[in-house]
Amino acid sequence: MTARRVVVAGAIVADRRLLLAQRGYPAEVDGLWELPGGKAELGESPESALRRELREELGVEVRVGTALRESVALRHDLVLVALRAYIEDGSPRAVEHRALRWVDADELRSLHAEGSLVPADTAWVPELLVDLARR
Ligand code: 9L3
Ligand code: MG
Repeated sequence: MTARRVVVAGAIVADRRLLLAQRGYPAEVDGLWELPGGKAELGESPESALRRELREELGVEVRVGTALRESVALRHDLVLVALRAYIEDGSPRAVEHRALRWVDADELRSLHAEGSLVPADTAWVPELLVDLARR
């Protein structure tokens, strides 16, 4: 059996808005919005991987919280998980993305309805809407 690798994504909610990042690659998802993050290195915990990825992609330091319930099989050996994250230092910048955007619940629903989210990330929309109603 092949070892399972993890891709981590950060659910950053503040002031009832969620931070979304617009991908520029690969072509199939160019222009679509995602929770920022990336692949954990071998032996790296999901929490450390997310702190590293958000430092690289957004230039921020985060505290990592709980995982969202849904996880998504990207391939047989690659699983995508989302962890709640809280910015402790820095202001997010689109270092590796086309753009960043803070969306409220209505904007998230609209992006989802118009097919503007990265397909894998759509599994999290119901849970994200609950979080957006809370903080
Ligand atoms: N991926 C999907 N949704 C996300 C993230 C962060 C990543 N929210 C997918 C895209 C790639 C793979 O996981 O197929 C690795 O991500 P990256 O390193 O290209 O960001
Ligand atoms: Mg990434």
